[in-house]
Amino acid sequence: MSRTSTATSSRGKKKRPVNVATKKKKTTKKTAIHRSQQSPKLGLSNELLLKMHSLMVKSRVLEERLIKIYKTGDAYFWIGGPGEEAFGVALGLLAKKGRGPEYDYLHLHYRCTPTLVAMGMPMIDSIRLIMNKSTDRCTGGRNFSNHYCFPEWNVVPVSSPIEVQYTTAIGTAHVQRRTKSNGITIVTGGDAGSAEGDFASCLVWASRPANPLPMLITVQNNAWGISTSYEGQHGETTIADRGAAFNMRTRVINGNDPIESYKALEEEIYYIRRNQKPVVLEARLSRLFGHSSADGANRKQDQDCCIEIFEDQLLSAGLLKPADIQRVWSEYEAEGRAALEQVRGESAPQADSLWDHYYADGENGDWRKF
Ligand SMILES: Cc1ncc(C[n+]2csc(CCOP(=O)(O)OP(=O)(O)O)c2C)c(N)n1
Ligand SMILES: [Mg+2]
Repeated sequence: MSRTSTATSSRGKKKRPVNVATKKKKTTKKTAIHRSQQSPKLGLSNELLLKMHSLMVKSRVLEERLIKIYKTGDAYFWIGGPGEEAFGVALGLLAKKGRGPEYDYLHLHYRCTPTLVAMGMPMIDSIRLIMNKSTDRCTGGRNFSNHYCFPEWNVVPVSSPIEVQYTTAIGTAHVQRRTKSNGITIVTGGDAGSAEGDFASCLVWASRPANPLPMLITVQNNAWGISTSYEGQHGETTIADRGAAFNMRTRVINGNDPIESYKALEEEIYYIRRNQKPVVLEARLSRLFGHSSADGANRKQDQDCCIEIFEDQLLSAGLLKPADIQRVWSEYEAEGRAALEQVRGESAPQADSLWDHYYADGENGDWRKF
């Protein structure tokens, strides 16, 4: 059943597969949830679990808002990350956020909204980007949805050509190694893109024994290219196995499970910071709304939803009640609507800004002025 961001629609009506007997017993015992307590069943603090849930919902509501913006003709194209919230939010929470080599560099691909929401990106930033408004702080209204860029957080511009981020990431990792900084380089991408030479180059350069790089090399394996299924394309058993050929530490995780994702990423990031060596981590996860607006951007019923799975866990553990869940969705829905109304009134970029931001430090790219 679809769990849409219209909080009053399928959400309110859904009959939840929760063990009511267990739940009743728990709620009568507890008068209040102590947020800092470790949840004995789930293995992370209650506070963190609830924070992750809230951020996952925020990201999903935002993505569904972006899809509606596309479908109502207020944007030309949508591509994004619904289905990647469990992995993406965990990554965003664990990244060391700031500017310069002491902080983590993020070379992300176009399914990274959950990561940026977890890092603190307001919804309105993403809405301005997809609606191509001059107020878009990432690109001044001149790029696709989810093609973010936040220099103040070391978030390198998202590229439309897939997989090139795996080669640019080598550069920031080199700087971090050279400056012996505590920051690491994180690069994400898809399973199909791992067939590109850029991915292979990344493995080679990250793993040279004389010069190993502090890199978290991730692949979000949703088992699809645009319309090409994973099964027919990969001779290797797992994509992460390719790292093993370079003697790199590797790991495959269930990227639909936020708790597993958080714990695994925390361990691997700790390993990379401590040892200044690379890791290849493959997260198996869902593609919930297809590839992009090009194939309809409709909810796929054959894909697991990480938020539904997580909410069932949180309900069973007594950490949330159905009304709490409803409230979280409704609040973000209201935030998304308000942001859209505000952005609708904002202006498109003017022609004279076409040459801005071509080079670093605001240098103008107009060849006529050279
Ligand atoms: C160099 C390059 N080749 C082809 C494309 C067209 N293209 C865009 S997305 C995509 C599929 C990528 O699949 P995957 O790497 O698995 O990432 P996913 O979209 O599934 O997250 C392709 C082939 C492109 N953008 N750039
Ligand atoms: Mg894919």
